[in-house]
Amino acid sequence: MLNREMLKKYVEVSPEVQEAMDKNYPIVALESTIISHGMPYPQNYNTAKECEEIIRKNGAVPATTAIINGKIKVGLTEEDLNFMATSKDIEKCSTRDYAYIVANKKNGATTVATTVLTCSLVGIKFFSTGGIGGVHRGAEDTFDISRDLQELANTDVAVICAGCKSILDIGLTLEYLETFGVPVLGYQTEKMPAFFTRESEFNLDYKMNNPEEIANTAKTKWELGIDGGIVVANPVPAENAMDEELITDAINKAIIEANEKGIHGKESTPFLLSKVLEVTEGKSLETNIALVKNNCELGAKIAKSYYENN
Ligand code: PSU
Ligand code: MN
Repeated sequence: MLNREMLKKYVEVSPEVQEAMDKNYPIVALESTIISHGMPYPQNYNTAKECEEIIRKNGAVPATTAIINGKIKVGLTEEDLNFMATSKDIEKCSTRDYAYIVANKKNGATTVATTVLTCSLVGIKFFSTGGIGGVHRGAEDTFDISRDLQELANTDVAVICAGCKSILDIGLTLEYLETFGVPVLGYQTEKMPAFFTRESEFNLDYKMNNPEEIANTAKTKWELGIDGGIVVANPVPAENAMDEELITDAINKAIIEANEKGIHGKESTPFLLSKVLEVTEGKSLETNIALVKNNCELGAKIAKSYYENN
């Protein structure tokens, strides 16, 4: 059982986020692995700042999460953001790493899994990011299934993302989410987006037409006591989408190289992301930035609608 008083020892909520909590304002969480391990400097820092601004402009309060010197931070200062964007002394922190990093006063960048976990510690219900982790291709041999999926299965948080990259097995990822009861809601789409491109070959069960519909579905789920998360799949804007052939080719090359080099475990996702960036000569980064911002805008609108009708 969580002891809220005891939690204060570990968690530091920024004044802006604390005020939003006290006043029951909409809050949108943001992860920090995308900053520390998902993008190069200075694009990572600039994108993190812009994401926070977009959330504010759309009527919600941003709460970027990270572990700095063992403190679980919800809402980062300028200095914290800069540290997360530049320091080499930051570990990618998934659920199994969380307690160790806190207990040993280390620095951890939160993945989707640990951002969701952090949200549950402080009661945040919405979280915008780029893409979620999932079932890796070849998982039948490697067992590589991101912890993101289990954390989503267990926690009442809606994650707004552009689907998942086809470095993963998108079909198996959807099956896994179905088994654990996580609804995947397509925002103005009937197809699961594939991160860099607007569509994959996989159909979604529900197409949502506006943020209000999503907020209402989330509210209904949680009021019914159906615990666990929701994935909101928001396709990259058409003008920022990548050429399908170019990206498929880049991903296939990245996977071949990862296999040849024996890259596995927590290194796998960052390795594949940086290879794709290299092979596409930076084009993938532009798309990545555009879709994250797009998800921040939608996340803020959903959160706003949820709190207005609560
Ligand atoms: N997918 C992306 N960009 C990312 C990640 C995934 O397109 O930056 C990061 C997220 O933080 C995600 C994590 O939670 O990688 C998943 O890592 P793993 O597959 O090791 O669980
Ligand atoms: Mn993994």
